[in-house]
Amino acid sequence: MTLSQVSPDDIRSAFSQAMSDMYRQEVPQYGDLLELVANINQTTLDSDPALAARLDAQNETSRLGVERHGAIRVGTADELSTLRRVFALMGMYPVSYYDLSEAGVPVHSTAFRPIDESSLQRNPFRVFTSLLRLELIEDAALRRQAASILAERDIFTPGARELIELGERQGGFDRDQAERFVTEILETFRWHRDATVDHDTYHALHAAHRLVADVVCFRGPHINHLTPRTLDIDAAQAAMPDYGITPKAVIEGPPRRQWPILLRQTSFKALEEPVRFPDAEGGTHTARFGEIEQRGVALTPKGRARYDELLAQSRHAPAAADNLAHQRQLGEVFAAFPDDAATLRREALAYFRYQISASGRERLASGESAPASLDDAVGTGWVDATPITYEDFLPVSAAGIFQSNLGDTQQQAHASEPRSESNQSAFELALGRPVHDEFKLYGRLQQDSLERVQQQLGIED
Ligand code: OOG
Ligand code: NI
Repeated sequence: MTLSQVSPDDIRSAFSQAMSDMYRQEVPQYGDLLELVANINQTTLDSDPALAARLDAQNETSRLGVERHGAIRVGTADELSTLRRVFALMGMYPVSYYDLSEAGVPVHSTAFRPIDESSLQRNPFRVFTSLLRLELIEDAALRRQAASILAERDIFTPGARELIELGERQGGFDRDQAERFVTEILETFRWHRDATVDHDTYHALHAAHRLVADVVCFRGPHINHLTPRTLDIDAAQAAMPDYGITPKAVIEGPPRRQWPILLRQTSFKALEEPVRFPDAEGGTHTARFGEIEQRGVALTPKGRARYDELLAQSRHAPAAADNLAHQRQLGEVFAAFPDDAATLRREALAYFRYQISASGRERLASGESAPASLDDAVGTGWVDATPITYEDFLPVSAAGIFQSNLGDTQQQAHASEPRSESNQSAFELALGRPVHDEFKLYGRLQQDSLERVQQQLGIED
């Protein structure tokens, strides 16, 4: 990178802000959500100084205000792999594979996000990106028709395509190019009221699956939600009606805990929005919605297996009457999951970041020698272990979010199949590279912090 080049972190931040501004114009309720979340976060920080200090120690306070994720759905391998190149120029890489066909949704997905510690700290913008699986449309003629409609569109402007090539060739952008890049790429995510197909085609595709119509019938993969991060999702869910927003019935994911784990999400239903067809008066399309999330600590494979087990167990319970009852049931099942930092760490259920504490630094400076083992160093307050935030998504929750936007009658017929490795290979082939393994990324963050501390303190283990 030369001196005049803009860092991918800056481009990502600018893009995330531009996207937020655009979506706020397009979907005013998104603005209400932002306001609600900002208010709740402020109240939470004011009333919980310990949490405020913890977030500060994790360097998360500053990113909180800019933190959000979006979601889009694309139709072809070329669209997906070009997006991979676009996001790489913003320092975002595909992490994890999510097979939603298991839940009856004909897509599979990844999330583009930053992976380095400093980039995550700066702005952890993520885009959950789904590829439509046309092969799951049962009617062969309709499948072919959908494929040929998709083959004719280009979701990128000519300017975007030129800049992608240029950015790759130069290994980045100067300020002027970066600004143009953000502007051109934003076009790909814009909402288009005009369907590209006639009314009958829309309905045929919609009947195959609502998502098929959403992906195939428009000029591009309009951003379908942008999700701010709240520090208290229970309070946010409860406050939504005060802001004129009706939340979905239950909060997805784990229950409320002292030490939040993974990801909890809630949303409001997709809006029915006016669209125009070339041959008809008009109609409506529902695709875009609002979502809020709360993030907790990333779990190790062992912790995640435990989470999956308990979640499956909680699903045997009779359907709860409302969110409070649902949370109570979940809470009972998840009582089996340790809820204090020391146990989560000792049992290697969650990932932690290690740092010399302020007092450790003082003691070191005054010539005191550090305990010989890391556990002792943590136990005696030389070293702080802070939870590493979960940056990814949960397939069961994602399926729940998709579903709550499909309407209850929309469990349409198409083959739902068991998870298979070959689905992931097919996805990666379309993407043009393998996805990152989230556990490896968290493991590396933890390990790097450990090595730093061990070196500073001269500890061996
Ligand atoms: C994506 C749904 C998944 C999440 O937060 O789990 C998602 C979509 O509806 O396109 O965004
Ligand atoms: Ni989402």
